[in-house]
Amino acid sequence: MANKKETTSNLVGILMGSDSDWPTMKAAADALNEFGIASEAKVISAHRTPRDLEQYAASARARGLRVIIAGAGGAAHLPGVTAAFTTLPVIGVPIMGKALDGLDSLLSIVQMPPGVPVATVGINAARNAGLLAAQIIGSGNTAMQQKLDTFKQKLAEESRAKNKTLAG
Ligand code: RP5
Repeated sequence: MANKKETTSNLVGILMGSDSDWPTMKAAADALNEFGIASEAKVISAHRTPRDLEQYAASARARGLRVIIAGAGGAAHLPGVTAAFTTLPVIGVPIMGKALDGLDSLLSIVQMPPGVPVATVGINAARNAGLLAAQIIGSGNTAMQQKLDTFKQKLAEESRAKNKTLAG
């Protein structure tokens, strides 16, 4: 568990409620890697280890983190409780569970009360969470902005190239 005085060179914290979320959440770390953004991944549960969550979220800014991504399934309180303890931007990733196709997680994460926002991406959309974190970091960073512009151009080229497969 992070000590309050500890610092980190990681810019993004990737939290998940259980190790069973990692196969989905890894896409956020992979997206950040593409932009050279260092991240740390941790299992912390709003229900099973709530005190660890408070300590992590409350000390995150002082440790040097700029964005927190939090993924959880079912009664997915992790992103919201994280946002309760920090003013860093929090991005929530609803994880598809075994029972209700992830709609339960989506609604748990997206319906935050006024004053405590969580930027919620789609169900299992951890890659988008990583890209959004890169864009948040890039909003005040010219070098990162150039990388994001190049990424967008590549995305557009790939989309236009799909027309060729329709031609045949
Ligand atoms: C949530 O419950 C986790 O985020 C996970 O998506 C789900 C199931 O957890 P495990 O039973 O795999 O530990 O807290």
